[in-house]
Amino acid sequence: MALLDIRVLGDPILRQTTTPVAAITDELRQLADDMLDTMYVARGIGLAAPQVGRTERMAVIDVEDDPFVMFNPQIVRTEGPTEKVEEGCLSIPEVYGDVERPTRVVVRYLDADGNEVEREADGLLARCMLHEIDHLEGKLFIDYLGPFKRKSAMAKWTREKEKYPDNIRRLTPEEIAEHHHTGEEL
Ligand code: K1U
Ligand code: ZN
Repeated sequence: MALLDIRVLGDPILRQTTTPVAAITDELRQLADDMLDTMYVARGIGLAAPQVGRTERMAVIDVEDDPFVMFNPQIVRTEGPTEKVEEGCLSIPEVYGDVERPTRVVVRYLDADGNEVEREADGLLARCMLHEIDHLEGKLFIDYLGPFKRKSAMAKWTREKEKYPDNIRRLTPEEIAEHHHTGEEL
């Protein structure tokens, strides 16, 4: 198991678009496992490659005790009404905001074995898939906030970012110990 450093807002990699994966190698499968471990310790439900300093178009998700990796995900279609729900981001700790998104989505991606998968999702899983695909395009949830809410989110971040020299969030021994106590996944 390897825990990866998480890049926080201010690191230019979070604003770059990613590169499609040409071949799903053992190195990328190991990266996906390390991203899942990092996500569990950070108490997230998703994590995208740019958040750990990588430029591949890939993300991991575990919303319903069903971990999976998506290589080269594409939105096939969004459906249903939109819903405004509070979101956070492992790359903008302690900052939250309401984001309006479609409630249903169909996403096509390659799984860890290179098989093409088409997954239809709703609720939190749909939201998480959309949040992670946004990361792969350099987009963050704060971009959806209106000017007033975005300004207050950024004011909060100006205070919080002091905790992350060089825009790096290294998981703390306390976070790691706390995770072990809960006995989840690792
Ligand atoms: O990509 C990330 O920064 C992870 C982020 C993804 C996310 C998806 C959908 C809504 C909000 C955020 C998180 O995992 S935030 C923390 C989290 O664990 C969580 C969020 C909403 C409900 C339950 C848990
Ligand atoms: Zn995020």
